[in-house]
Amino acid sequence: MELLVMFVGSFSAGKSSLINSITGKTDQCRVGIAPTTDDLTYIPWKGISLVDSPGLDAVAKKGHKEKSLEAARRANVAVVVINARHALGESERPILCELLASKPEVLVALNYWNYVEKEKDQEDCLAYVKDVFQSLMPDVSPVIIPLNATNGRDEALNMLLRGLSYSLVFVCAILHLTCT
Ligand SMILES: Nc1nc2c(ncn2[C@@H]2O[C@H](COP(=O)(O)OP(=O)(O)OP(=O)(O)O)[C@@H](O)[C@H]2O)c(=O)[nH]1
Ligand SMILES: [Mg+2]
Repeated sequence: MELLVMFVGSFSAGKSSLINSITGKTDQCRVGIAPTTDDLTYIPWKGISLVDSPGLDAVAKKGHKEKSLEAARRANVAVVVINARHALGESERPILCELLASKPEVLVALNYWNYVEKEKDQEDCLAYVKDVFQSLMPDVSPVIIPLNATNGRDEALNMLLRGLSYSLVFVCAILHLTCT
């Protein structure tokens, strides 16, 4: 069984850029300012599949949200990519609730972190995102990693990958238990 790690979030949150930084192939997923990724895209990487997905909220792109939510239901791990410049508005809440209801392991990539310069703003932003996830997933505290998706392989991305490894080990252990 192939493990699926899905990158999900609003359009232009940086999902495709993050996958490119992880694989080290800058042209693997197309990136752009307007809604760019139209379909689910499966990228084989180190024995698992990274799944790029269309943004959940592109108004003029019918079907994007449905495709992404459907894939999220099948994913083993969801990396929720958030734009730290305007993190998680009320309109994103129902979508996140739907997404998290399928209970994949969740990691949060708080992207565009270089735009949040003041220490106080960084603290407020982290506390706010933590609060939102706490209200949506009271039993779990997902790891939240501030990063810049276009930076390539830096320390923040390594932290995300460490979190991903732990989540995948956990998923494999559960799968093993349920299969034996
Ligand atoms: N400066 C900066 N630009 C970024 C960052 N992440 C993404 N971008 C830029 O933001 C734009 C959108 O990035 P994408 O990776 O295409 O975003 P996406 O979430 O895949 O968007 P959709 O496919 O439309 O849902 C691109 O022009 C990226 O170069 C970041 O951390 N810093
Ligand atoms: Mg994209």
